[in-house]
Amino acid sequence: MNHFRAAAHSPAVTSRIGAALGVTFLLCFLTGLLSHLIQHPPGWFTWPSRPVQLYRITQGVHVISGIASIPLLLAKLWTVYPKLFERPAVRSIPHALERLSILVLSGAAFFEVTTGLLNVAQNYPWDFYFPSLHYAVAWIAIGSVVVHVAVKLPIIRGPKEPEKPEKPSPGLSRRGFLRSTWLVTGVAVVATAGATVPWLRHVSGLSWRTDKGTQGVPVNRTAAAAGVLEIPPGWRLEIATTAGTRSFSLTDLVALPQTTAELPIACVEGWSQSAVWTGVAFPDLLRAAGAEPGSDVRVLSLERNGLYATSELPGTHTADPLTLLALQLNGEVLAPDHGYPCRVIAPNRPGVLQTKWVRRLEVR
Ligand SMILES: Nc1nc2c(c(=O)[nH]1)N[C@H]1C(S)=C(S)[C@@H](COP(=O)(O)O)O[C@H]1N2
Ligand SMILES: [Mo]
Repeated sequence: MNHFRAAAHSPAVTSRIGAALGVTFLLCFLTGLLSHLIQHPPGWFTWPSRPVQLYRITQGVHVISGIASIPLLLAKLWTVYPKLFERPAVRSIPHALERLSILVLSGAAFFEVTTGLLNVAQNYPWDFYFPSLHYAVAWIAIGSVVVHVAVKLPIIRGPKEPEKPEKPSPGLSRRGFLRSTWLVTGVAVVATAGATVPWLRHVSGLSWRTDKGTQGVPVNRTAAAAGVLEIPPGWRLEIATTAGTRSFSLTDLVALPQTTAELPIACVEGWSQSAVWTGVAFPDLLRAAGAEPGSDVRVLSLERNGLYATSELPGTHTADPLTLLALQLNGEVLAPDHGYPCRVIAPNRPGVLQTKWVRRLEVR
């Protein structure tokens, strides 16, 4: 028998890798759930506007733990795959259920890591479809993890069977297999983490879309792609309140008190980047429009039918003096790709909600 396989197919190796995978999966699930709640908040959920960098960190953890799961998942399957060919295929009903749960678990896990990875690499290749499916399958994956752990609990917690001593062999040892697994996982993490961890940036060969792009910030959806290269002549920002609608030209907005702050864009795809933004703080803007800071605001853009053409800015954010309707980026007037004439930049908020090319605010 091949030494490499002999080393890998030991219950001790399987459960060590399983434990690591359990940790990365759980982190990935919880941070993903959080991101989903922030983007589709149910009534009981509020997300604070501080700390400024919090979402950047949780979403970084989501992407990094997802990437770490890939080599762990492959190694884990490698350690158990001879079992897939066991005969008889079904010994009893619990045995059949266990096998079925492993099938569902690996299928769901592979679906999650591949769709996640493609999303990170390609920037929403599937439009609306991806997030809802990725979210739904996450529940299937975590559910089957729970079943799998419950089934294996007697083995995990039971008295340790003495491992058969390994015959010295010229191939890879159990320890060697484990070490290679940790090494590959570490390399995968370091190679991608630079997208969100600034000091890792120069070692991350594979980190994507950072420091590139107009005005030093990556561009997610370009003005051309969104169909908003031409700003309608006589553009004015409309602010609709219960008392009526007021409108502001760009000159009016520049004449309001200006706030400058360093704030990150933290894309759900995992890249994040800080920049210096200048514009009108929402509390000032709402007061100028005759509305209360702390009101919920619906943001509408010039984009006609993009997925992220509109967003909801909750009261926790409109009360925060760091939530900006930005007019400038890194000391220059916003480039069309970054949302000219004005865009939302709020602390601790997912990138998809930092709406560009704002046309109208509806105060509730
Ligand atoms: N109107 C509009 N605003 C948008 C988007 C969009 O598609 N349409 N994309 C969002 C996403 S996903 C991100 S990550 C940020 C990126 O901002 P940037 O392109 O200025 O870096 O803009 C957000 N604002
Ligand atoms: Mo994004």
